[in-house]
Amino acid sequence: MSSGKGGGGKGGGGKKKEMKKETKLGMAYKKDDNFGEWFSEVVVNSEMIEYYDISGCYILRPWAMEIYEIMKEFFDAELKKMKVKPYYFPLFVTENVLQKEKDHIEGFAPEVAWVTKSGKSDLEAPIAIRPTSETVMYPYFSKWIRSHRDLPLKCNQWCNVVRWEFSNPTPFIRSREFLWQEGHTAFATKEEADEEVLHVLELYRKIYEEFLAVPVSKGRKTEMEKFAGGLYTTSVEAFIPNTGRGIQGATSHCLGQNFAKMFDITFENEKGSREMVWQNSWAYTTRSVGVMVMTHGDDKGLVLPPRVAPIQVIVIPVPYKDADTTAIKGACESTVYTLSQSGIRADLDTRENYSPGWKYSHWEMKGVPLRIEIGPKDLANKQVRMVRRDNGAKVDVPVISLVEEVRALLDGIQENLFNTARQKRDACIEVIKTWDEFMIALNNKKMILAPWCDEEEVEKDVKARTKGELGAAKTLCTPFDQPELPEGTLCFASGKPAKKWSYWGRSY
Ligand code: 87F
Repeated sequence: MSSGKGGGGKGGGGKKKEMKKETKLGMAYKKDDNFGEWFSEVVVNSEMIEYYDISGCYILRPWAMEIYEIMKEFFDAELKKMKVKPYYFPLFVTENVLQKEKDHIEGFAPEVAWVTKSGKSDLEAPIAIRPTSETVMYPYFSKWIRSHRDLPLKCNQWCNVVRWEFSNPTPFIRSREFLWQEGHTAFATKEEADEEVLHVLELYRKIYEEFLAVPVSKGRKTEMEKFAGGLYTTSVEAFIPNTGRGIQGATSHCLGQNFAKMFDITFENEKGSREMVWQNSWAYTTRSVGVMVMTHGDDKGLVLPPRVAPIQVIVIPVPYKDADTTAIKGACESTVYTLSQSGIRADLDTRENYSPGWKYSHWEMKGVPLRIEIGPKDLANKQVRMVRRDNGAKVDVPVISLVEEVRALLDGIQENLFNTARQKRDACIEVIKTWDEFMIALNNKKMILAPWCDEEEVEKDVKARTKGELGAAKTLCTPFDQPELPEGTLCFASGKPAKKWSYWGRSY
């Protein structure tokens, strides 16, 4: 990835800035040639990210935050329907509380960041910064839940968390501090908990597929890959064709009664006896924005699905030398006004110190789905020219049908981005039966659907046998959507009878 990352990276004008010196615009790297550098360049040039002087920490600029906020608005409305309430719990947690649930913290401990000083003096005891909030919240669940009438308890908080990762930091995808929502719920029965796990997973699918236009597979994690503190883990899994890696998009866990036991979260049931609650937790993060960038971006920069684009339509005046610039400006303003009145996010680029051509590249780099150009000829013909970001198609549209045409085009772009991404993802899925086929598919950067025996030893064995520079292969998930498994099908890795189809591959 980026050369200067550790020291603050991209800001200081590296070699590629010289390539297009008249405009300082354009992309130096190509998606298919150097994916890592291409990604860094896209997120910086589109003004989503600014690199920061702490490795693995990034500034999220409005172009990134506004996308996150659009998704948040959808998710908050869904939480309301579910009667999930907003909370905010503290950022800090004592060592004692953090360590309370041993299975949970074990394995994660190296990533926990600690505050040890205030000013020059040592704190009496170090305080951890939350990597997740189970141990922060659950002592209070124990206090707040007394009777069956206190259930279900449904909390959500939008916050930052810190995980001090050491492997290859990447904006959005793997950062040491990130933003998420974490939902934590408690129920009287397992049935209610089970139902919510899948309901939330479906919301995550919608965020990825219907907002970000990124195809995902819903499924269940294996015992080895699940959240160790819980009962079972479900997830939505995306795939990045360029790197041949799977990426977990969001998780929805059923925690069972494990935390209830550790934190003594019990309620008096209708018959007057005490029972432990059933709990869930679920989260999606700013990583989702990065997956979207990787999926749709191209050699001109970012490509935004209309549903999450902060600006869906950018209007650019194209004044010719002796044209009536006032009339053109007026037409541009009324276009933006008409679109805004119809609930379309439209904006006008009136800057006079940049040429129309420069503005085209600028807004292409920022991924705005639709560009409207208005020049003297358009004015005379009572039309505007529309240019699609996803495929470059140009069409002249009469001003009277502006709003319906824009709506239709934006819908078409959203659909086209999803369908194209799904075709590319599907072309990467390889169904295999044997170990040899598995290794060939893995080396061809595939997302592998394989019959296996569902044994942890075999899963560990696959990890060991595929260890190497690019990282080992592992299970991504066991998809809910299971193809038929003919009787007598054998596990690709062990040769034992296969029990299910699972996705395997390298991953982020
Ligand atoms: C890193 C350090 C300490 C993941 C960690 O997925 C603890 C953890 O518990 C940790 N990394 N996890 C698992 C998080 C599980 C769960 N928490 C609530 C979620 C959804 C939201």
